[in-house]
Amino acid sequence: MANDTSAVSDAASHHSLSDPFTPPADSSLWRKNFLLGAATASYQIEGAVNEDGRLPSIWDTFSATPGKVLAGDTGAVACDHYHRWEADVDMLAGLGLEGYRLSIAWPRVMDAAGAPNRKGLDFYKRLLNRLKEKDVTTFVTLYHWDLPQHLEDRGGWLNRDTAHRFADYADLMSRELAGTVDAWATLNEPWCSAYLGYGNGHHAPGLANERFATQAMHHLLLAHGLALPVLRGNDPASQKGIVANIGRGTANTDSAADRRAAHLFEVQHNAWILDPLLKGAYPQDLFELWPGTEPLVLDGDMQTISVPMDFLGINYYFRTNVASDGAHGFRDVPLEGVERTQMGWEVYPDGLRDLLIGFKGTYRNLPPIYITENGMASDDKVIDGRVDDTQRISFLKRHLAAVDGAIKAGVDIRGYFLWSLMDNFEWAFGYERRFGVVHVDYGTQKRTVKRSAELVAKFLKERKARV
Ligand code: IFM
Repeated sequence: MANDTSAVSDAASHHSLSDPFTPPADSSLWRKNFLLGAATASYQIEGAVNEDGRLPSIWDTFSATPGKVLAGDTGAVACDHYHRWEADVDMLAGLGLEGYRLSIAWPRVMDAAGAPNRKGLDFYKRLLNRLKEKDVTTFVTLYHWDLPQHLEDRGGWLNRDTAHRFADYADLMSRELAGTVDAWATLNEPWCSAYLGYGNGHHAPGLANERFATQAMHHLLLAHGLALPVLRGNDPASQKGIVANIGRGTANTDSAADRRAAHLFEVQHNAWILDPLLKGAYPQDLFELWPGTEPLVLDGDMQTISVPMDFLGINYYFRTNVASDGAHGFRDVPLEGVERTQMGWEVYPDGLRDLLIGFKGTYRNLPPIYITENGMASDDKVIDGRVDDTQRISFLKRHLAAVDGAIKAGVDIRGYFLWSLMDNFEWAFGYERRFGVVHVDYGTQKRTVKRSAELVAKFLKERKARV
């Protein structure tokens, strides 16, 4: 794999400075301290679901349930990263990527009684040590959706005790891995865990009730708040934060009702998570949208949840155009004639810039931001050994320009992670949707660096060479 990536640099060097990716000369992206990396998540890449004492997760159960995942795909093998991690790290480092955001599979490292599973822990120790040897900055997410099934069997995120079990898990991980992790994120996208998992059933564990979603969210945020001081105590030198996906909602017309609908869309996608974290209270408009769904909140919970963080991770993909549903909510009104990705998601870089600038105005205590995910799926094919992912190259260039725009407007943004390092298990869409900057042939596990990754590598090489 190291040979493959040196070929990348040679191929890339044949192109001039003004290629379809390289940011303009005045872009903040040229700053050497702006971290540029790639992200993955455990269940999406690791495979090896029955090895070395790993316990089942809710995604093993969900993907084994007929009709839940496209084509019946599961994460049983995925990118076989559990066995191929060394070559994957060489590939990442060979591309010159400076940061790697990975997640730990909770069911791999702890048994049902809370005791460590040494073999699972050793996997992450080897991986993180190797990344450090390669001088890669490590962002580790503790929970990217693969809840141990034994905890779901006791109510999962509907059970307040799961938040305490999460703090125990954070304690173990930060005691074991301190010194190899530059930044800890407690949760990835609690909106998805709470709403897609418990609100509409699109994700594991597949429950569908808005009341469940708000209670699950409360326990997820509580888990974050309980874990943060534990991480601080065990690993004081690292950064601590959380990763939230954010959504742009735009009004279909200028009517007051449609503008209110767009506001409610953003309350449901953004303020539901960011207000409790940064203001210590749920947005009351949420309960106008979903009447009667107020979660059970105990004394002190909101103080626990709003503990100060060192960074906020932001994941952004698309916007949603909405109109009033004629009652107290919103309905999607898909726009015609706009650019979309393989997911059907609209390409809308301005949404990222506008949301970031808006958050700076809304939250006086907004922590420094990392864009912890951004990218797109396309139906990429290997042709004559190459993958020319033209739409992705343009997508990344435009979104990085949006990030630059937000920085120039005064938002403190310190880095950006491509989603994803390689094609992987895209949850309910299985392996059909390819988000990687590296192509994976799932039959042979061959990795092929896509043109987008070649151009990112070329840019990073040029940036590094600058005095
Ligand atoms: O693949 C997911 C990732 O796990 C979380 N954020 C969105 C990505 C694309 O859907």
